[in-house]
Amino acid sequence: MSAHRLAIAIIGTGFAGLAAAIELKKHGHDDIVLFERGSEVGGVWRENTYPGASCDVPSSLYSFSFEPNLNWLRRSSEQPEILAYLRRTAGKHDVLRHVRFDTEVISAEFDEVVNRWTIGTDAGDVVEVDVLVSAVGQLSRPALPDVEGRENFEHDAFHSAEWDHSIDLTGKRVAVIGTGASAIQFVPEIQPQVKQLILFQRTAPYLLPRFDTVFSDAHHALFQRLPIIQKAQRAVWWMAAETLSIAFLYSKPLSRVVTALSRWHMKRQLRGSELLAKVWPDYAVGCKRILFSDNYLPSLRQPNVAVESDRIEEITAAGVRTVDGVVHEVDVIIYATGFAASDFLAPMKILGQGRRDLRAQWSNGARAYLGVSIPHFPNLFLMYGPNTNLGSGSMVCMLESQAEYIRRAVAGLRGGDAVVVRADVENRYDVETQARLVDGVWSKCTSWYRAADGRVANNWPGTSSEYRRRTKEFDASEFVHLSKEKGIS
Ligand code: N01
Repeated sequence: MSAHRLAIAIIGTGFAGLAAAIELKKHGHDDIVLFERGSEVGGVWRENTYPGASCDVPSSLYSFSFEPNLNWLRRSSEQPEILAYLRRTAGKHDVLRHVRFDTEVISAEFDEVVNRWTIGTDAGDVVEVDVLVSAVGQLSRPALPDVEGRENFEHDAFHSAEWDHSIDLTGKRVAVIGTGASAIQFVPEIQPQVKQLILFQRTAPYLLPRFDTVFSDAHHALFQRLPIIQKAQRAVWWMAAETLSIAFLYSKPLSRVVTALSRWHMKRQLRGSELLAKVWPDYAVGCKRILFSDNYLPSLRQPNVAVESDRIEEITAAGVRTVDGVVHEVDVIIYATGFAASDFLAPMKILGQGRRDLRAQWSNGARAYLGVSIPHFPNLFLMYGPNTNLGSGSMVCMLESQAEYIRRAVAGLRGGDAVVVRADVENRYDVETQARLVDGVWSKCTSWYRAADGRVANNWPGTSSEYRRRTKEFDASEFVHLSKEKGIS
């Protein structure tokens, strides 16, 4: 069997799954199946359809380096355009014929006799492959808050990532719970429509200007004539994002500059109102994701909006009761409460060597070498795995690094071969990673970057250029090579 006849399964068809599939296909692999629980590609960009859903990272950077789009309608694109880009990219690179839509992977078990994975789906399919790539993302499972009485609410309620477009918000009293990246995008969109909007803020975000712009015909003509301009823009935004990372990770003075910029922006937008004291954060900048918006704060100043910073104690039949005993009666509750980001690969049951359960192996927190490889789980590779999220920048750059690393890892394999990262290598890596994170900026507050026990399991502790450098080569000596014929070598 030639190397290119390896059977490969990829779970998920968002940016991560497509990056992996395209990279492998470019290098001759064609026996690839992608499992997708939805009916089309797109991952979070298919799921999140809330009003105003968009990407606050400029599209010249938040897109594949090998697939520039000279026709972005604006600098920071809206969800429908990003989804269209992903559909187009999947079509152009011939990925769609590999996808099994409406099929959720529920289990995968490694068979040590033949060094292959047996995958089970919710449709009852059983598929055997040599290599398994999980590209399910960190933000694919909406999380509802653990607040008492949620089930007692007698009116409409939904999560921002499962927006219920059948509910007309016009003239309604609406509670929004949460002030993260999602909420700050849809609050300004629904504010003019609703009768009253009560925004429940537990922790305020730092805001910076969005630097968005609509590209005119003249822009597009220029980009077409000189595509290098978009490449230059990509480089500039990449440098800006790396600078923000450096500020949060390594430089107190630079962090102070970012704080001052945010203060300037927020103060300017709230001039003449009493709101600044209420919405100004009380933790180190960068500890939670910094947000880019020009319309969020102005919308909070509107007469039909109230920011409620008292803690929520209970959801009642009529609304939201805060600790001061007030019941805020509403017609609709929108949970903008984020995702179950620490439950990597859940709810799939993954069994590795010796039928080790991945969930049990990760009982003290998810971890993987370079976020990609897990001891005792041969030929299983993760895209957007533990400790690979960025506090600032474009995840697409990280995903391309991972796709290339995985392609190198499987390059020398024949059917019946497998590689598994050495436990000592992974352990050393995890100790180093956690040592860098333990006193870092993300340990200074609670956020989805940290698991309940305080371990920062989501974020990469360095810049994206460092990650790129460290994943540039696949070092076979860090892995054990298993062969069906020869046993371990
Ligand atoms: O979710 P979040 P998100 N009572 O977890 C609050 C990406 N993204 O969907 O901070 C009251 O950030 C919680 O409060 P606190 C991006 O990576 C990207 O907004 O925990 N409040 C917080 O305010 C982003 O980081 C784009 O105190 C409760 C909010 O809910 C990630 O998705 C756009 C609560 C959750 O915020 C997630 O963003 C959108 C409770 N019991 C999203 N429980 C781009 O533009 C939670 N909260 C690229």
